[in-house]
Amino acid sequence: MRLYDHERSSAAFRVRIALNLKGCRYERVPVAFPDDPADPRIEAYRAVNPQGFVPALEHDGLLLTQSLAIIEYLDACFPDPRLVPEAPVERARVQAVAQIVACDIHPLNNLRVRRLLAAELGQDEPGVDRWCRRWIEEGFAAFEAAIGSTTDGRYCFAGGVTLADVVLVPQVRNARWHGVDLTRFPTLARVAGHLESLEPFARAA
Ligand SMILES: N[C@@H](CCC(=O)N[C@@H](CS)C(=O)NCC(=O)O)C(=O)O
Repeated sequence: MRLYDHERSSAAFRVRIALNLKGCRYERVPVAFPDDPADPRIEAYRAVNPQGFVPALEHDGLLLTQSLAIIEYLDACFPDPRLVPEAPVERARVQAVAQIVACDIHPLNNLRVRRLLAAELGQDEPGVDRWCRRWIEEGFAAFEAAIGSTTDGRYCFAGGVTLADVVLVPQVRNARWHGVDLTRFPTLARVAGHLESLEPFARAA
């Protein structure tokens, strides 16, 4: 497997965690995100993924994109451990929590959004950080409430790792970069602290 990757990408970090949990071996292909839109590396990578995002995963001659779709694919091909439960209700609950991060926080703070805020909307670095913190804090408040009755303090859903944990840890790393006060989210911070101590998460970081 080949993972088109960037060391600071939260979405690629999710896939690295999933690959490590499942014991998959993979080669990392670093992708550059140059500031200059005319840089030929941008067009070259669009030949791989026309959307220009990382991660993208090559497996068995297939090219897969979108981190959650890649993780569901890995879950189907390598079901041990299963990250998205099979039972309909548990599945919907895990996906709902994961999507707080993947759909409601992460897209608002993506590189292209931060670049637009800085280059076209006149925001300085503290202004961009403030924007990012705002959406992380709002999303984390929802995440904290959502796992309140499901967590055992080690995982978002008691008993084992799920997709919710896989998306949480990269977003917590990102929150630290933007100066979010994690003490406001004690349950989420405790779970993230435990997950970060686990080898598949630490190696992916
Ligand atoms: N929904 C996509 C998001 C992927 C994404 O936003 N990747 C970021 C890095 S975390 C990226 O490639 N950003 C480049 C850009 O914003 O131009 C996924 O989950 O894979």
